[in-house]
Parts: sequence; C-alpha cells; structure tokens
Amino acid sequence: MDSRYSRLFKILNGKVEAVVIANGHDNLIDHNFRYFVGAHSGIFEGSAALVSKRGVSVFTSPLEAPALAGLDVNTTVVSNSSDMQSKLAKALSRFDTIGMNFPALTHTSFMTVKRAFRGRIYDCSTEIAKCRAVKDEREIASISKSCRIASRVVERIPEMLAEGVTERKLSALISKALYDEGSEAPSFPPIVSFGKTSAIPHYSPGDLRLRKGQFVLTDFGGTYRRYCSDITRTFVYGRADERQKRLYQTVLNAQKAGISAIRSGARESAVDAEARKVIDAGEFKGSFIHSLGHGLGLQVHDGLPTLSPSSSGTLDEGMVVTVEPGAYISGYGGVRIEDDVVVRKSGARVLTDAPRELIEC
Ligand SMILES: [Mn+2]
Repeated sequence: MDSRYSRLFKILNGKVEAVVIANGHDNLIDHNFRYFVGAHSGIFEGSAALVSKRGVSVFTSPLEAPALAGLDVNTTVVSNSSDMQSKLAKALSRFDTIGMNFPALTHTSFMTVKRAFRGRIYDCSTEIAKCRAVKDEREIASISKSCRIASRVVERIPEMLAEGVTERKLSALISKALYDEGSEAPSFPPIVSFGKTSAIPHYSPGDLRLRKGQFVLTDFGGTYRRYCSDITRTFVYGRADERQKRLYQTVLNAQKAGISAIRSGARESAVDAEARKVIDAGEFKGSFIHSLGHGLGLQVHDGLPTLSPSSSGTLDEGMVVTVEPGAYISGYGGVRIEDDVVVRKSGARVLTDAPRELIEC
C-alpha cells in the first residue's frame, strides 16, 4: 500500500517540494493534519505537519506526545509560537517551494509559516482533496465500522418511537445509541423531523411531538477512529397511507438506480442523473431539490467526490460516497434514504447494512 504522503506527491507532480498543514485553535483544526499524521486521538491546536517525499514531521506541544506514540512520524516538540517559527524555519530551509491548504488555513497560521520561510507558497488544496478522496484500506475499514454502528442504531429507532416524543428527545436518544453501539461521538447533531418538517432537508429538531401517521425522518452518523458515517432512514409512525407509500417507493427506486450506476470510471453527474430521472418520471417530479451525494471520510462532507448535476469528475476505486435521494413536498412531508458506499471496479459496495424497505412502527 502506498503511504499517504507518497500518493500526495504523485498527484502534486512536481508542483511543490513539501506541504505544510498548519492548525489554528479549537475548531480551526485542519482535518488534513490527522490524515497525514494518522492520529486517532489528540487535539493538536496550533500544531503543524511538514509533509515531504521522505515522510511526515510533526511540530507540536509536549501534551500531544501520547497521541503520536507508535505512528510513523518525526516529532519536534515546540514550546510556543516563536519556538515553532524558528524550528519550522530550520526544517523549511532546504526547500524553495511549499504548498499549504488555503481553505482551512487561518491568517495567523499562514503568517507563522510565511515568517519562517523565504520561498514561494502555493495553494495545494485541490491536490490534497484529490488525495483524500481515494481511501486506503485502513480508512475503508474505519468507515465500514462507523457505518455498521450507525446501522445498528437504525434498527433501534422503532423502539424509541412513542406518541408525544419530541424531535429533540429522539435526536438525543439517537446520539446516546451511537455511543452505546461503539461510536466515539455523533458525526453531527442528528436531524430528526416529524410530519411536515420532514420536507425541510436541513431541519434542526425542535419541540414538535410525534403523532400517529407521521413521517419520522432521521439523518445521523457516528465516528470510529475519527471516520464518519452518514445514514438517513424515514419511518412512518403507525400505518402508512397510499401517498406515503408511493413517495417512499419512488425515493427507494431512485436510490437503487443511483447505487447501480456507481462503478470506477462512472461520471459523477451521470450517477446523479440516473437517480434523479426516477423521481422526475412520476407524480413527484421536481421534488428532489439537492444533490445525490457527497464524499465521506474524516469529515461528513469530505470534499470529493460530489454526485450532483454540475459535477465534472469521474469515480475512482476506493472513493467513499453517500447516495441520498429525497423527495420533499412542502406542507406535507418528505422522504430521504441515505446509504454510504465504497466505489469498486465492478460497482458499489454498500457499507450501511440497515434495512431499506419502509418500516411502519
Ligand atoms: Mn449526507
């Protein structure tokens, strides 16, 4: 298996001699730091990773030493930001060009590196995103485990449903179940929507209470070794009526068409189109108002690939992507069904193994 840094330099194809990933503080940590360093724990505020063809060097505080134990990285302990600047300056003195990841870089971190380096700095975010998009087998194992955990939680949702339970309460129960089943944390606050609110794709759960005959849309995921899962299931509390069944079956058919279109070499926009045309062929035409899917990895929205009408890329073996068609009818309700798949030569392998048929409960 190629190391992550050697894959990156193949993609960079001579653009720069090294890449520096520089973290800010708190929630301004660049996920690429964890990606190249391989750490499953630690916080790494204000830390930097120097990635070159020879390997990965980490500049960090002594507090992070336990998180680096056993990893294949060189570690330089720094005591403060001026110490960081002088130690980076020494390490960077052999290079004329470096790359950074501009979209996740704070101005402060950029200035620290700029003061430590006399050469030219290029934005290498596109190349880094391409590197991240194709997962290695260790990453796929972590995502698979994360997906299995989320799938077990799906199976527990029917027993959480009761007349009068609020969306917020159900969201909390799902979060707890993720921890119970072995997740480190929810990958994002679970979306739960009842009845009419299920027609709002990015809804935040509120104080609505569940009543018989309503849609129950749940969209959530966990993390395992920091790798995310992302799954959506829509239930009906009580018995579904005919319109609810037709809406559900249409979205399920669209999802099956999308999954069947996935294989290495498939155009991303063509996969989206296969699913979209199923919904647009019938009574729910025009109700699929977002893209079909997104990359999944260390982040829930992992950059590449994207499955949308405007995507211009093609799928490669080892990419992990969500397939999540939905149909939304304002004032009535909506259905979304989301699974996570890994792209293989011959097709998609579905990693979320929860049942997909309509569950009335
Ligand atoms: Mn998603």
